[in-house]
Amino acid sequence: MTQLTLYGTPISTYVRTVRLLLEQAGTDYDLESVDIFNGENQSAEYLAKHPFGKVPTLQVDEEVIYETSAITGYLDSVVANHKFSPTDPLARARMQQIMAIIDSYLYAPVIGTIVIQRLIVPSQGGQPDESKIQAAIAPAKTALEAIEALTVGSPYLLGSEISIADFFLVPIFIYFSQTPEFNTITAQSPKIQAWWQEVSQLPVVKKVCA
Ligand SMILES: N[C@@H](CCC(=O)N[C@@H](CS)C(=O)NCC(=O)O)C(=O)O
Repeated sequence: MTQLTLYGTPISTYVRTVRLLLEQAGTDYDLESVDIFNGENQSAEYLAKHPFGKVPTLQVDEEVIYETSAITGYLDSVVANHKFSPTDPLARARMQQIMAIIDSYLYAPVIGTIVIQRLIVPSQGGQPDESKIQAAIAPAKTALEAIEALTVGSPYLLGSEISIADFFLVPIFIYFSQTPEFNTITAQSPKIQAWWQEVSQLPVVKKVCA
């Protein structure tokens, strides 16, 4: 029997992406904490698994997989019988586009700037840098409106079935929705607003992202 161990900080968005898939598939796995806030991800032991020191990493028996799109694609094949990826080639391409937009264009302005400045900096006693936040609004809006143009949004990003694209976007929205910029940035994205109303209530989301 295959042993799955997921390494990462439980509050990390990308760790939550993988856990959403594992939990939705009903698969057993171990979660081993690697704390990115105390530098544990830069230890020699962890760098031996992930040379870039990011979380998550998945260990599958003796094999190690890093990069969330590779991990989720692997798990979708081996534990979920491909049920989290559309078989239709165009829908599958849409899913991969949304995941790539999140990685390349949405994560940095939304999590790297707006969420860090609005939620993390004040929790550590600092003042948000308003100029950084202002500069992040336009790229965040561009990325979100690109996803809006690709999504079905009812109830899931690609229609009737939940997919890896949903697992990528939900953890980001958990934090983003707690910022005052959320309403402005999502104002022109009604399908994504409707999607968020639905998916934020899913039991798996409440379990993994509580
Ligand atoms: N390309 C990576 C990105 C993972 C990532 O950025 N993880 C963040 C946490 S959500 C991290 O490890 N941050 C720690 C750091 O940058 O030191 C993936 O797809 O897994």
